[in-house]
Amino acid sequence: MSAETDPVKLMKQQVGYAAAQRVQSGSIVGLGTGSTTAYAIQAIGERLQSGDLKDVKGVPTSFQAIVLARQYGIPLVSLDEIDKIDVAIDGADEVDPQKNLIKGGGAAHTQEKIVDCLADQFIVVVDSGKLVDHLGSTFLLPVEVLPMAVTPVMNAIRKLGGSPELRMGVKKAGPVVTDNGNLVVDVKYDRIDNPKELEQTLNNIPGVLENGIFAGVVDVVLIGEVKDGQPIV
Ligand code: ABF
Repeated sequence: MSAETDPVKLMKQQVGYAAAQRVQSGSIVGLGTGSTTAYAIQAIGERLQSGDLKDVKGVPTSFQAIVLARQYGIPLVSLDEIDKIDVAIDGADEVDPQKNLIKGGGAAHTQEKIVDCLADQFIVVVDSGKLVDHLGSTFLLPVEVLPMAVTPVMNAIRKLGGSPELRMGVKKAGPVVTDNGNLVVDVKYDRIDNPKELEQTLNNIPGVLENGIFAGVVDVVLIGEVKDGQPIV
């Protein structure tokens, strides 16, 4: 893997690489989504190509993960074909001191949560800019919603104290559609003091598929930062 020159990309690369080094031969690996995890997927593929790693299969969490796994030669399996996932590697948008996460910036959090939570070990790879004192500080909370229910769901979220907005595409021509064919509502909270409770409350709203709070499910957080222009993991 040729080293990135940009310090932040190099830090992401080194965090992803560090996670990939924890994968053992014969593993089933949950393959997450996002730019940091992309480096982990590349590193796993390169370890397979070099013979350093053998007989690893990946479970993708998004179309992006499928494309990257194919690009780097990681065989893919579905959840119907396996009994367990040994380790999952994924990114995050926010991490609090208790290792609770906000995920979903890439609109993939529904499949991510399924795969990440099935894994015996869930490893999160982030840059130090993702660390927050409490969730909701810097990132809106993504909620995946069935299209026919988007209006009542947004009304319910308002009644619960959130400020929801429908996630629009790059050119604002239409809403973002997830890999599952649903819409994403991003919710502003002043602060999220009880992530586990809010995660459950939001998922109980009829029409909500999944929200981006990952509470109490992370085993390891690998944090990269850039100090004096040099990445440190
Ligand atoms: C994905 O990775 C998303 O859940 C999360 O939003 C994103 C973070 O991406 P990046 O590593 O590019 O910051 O898992």
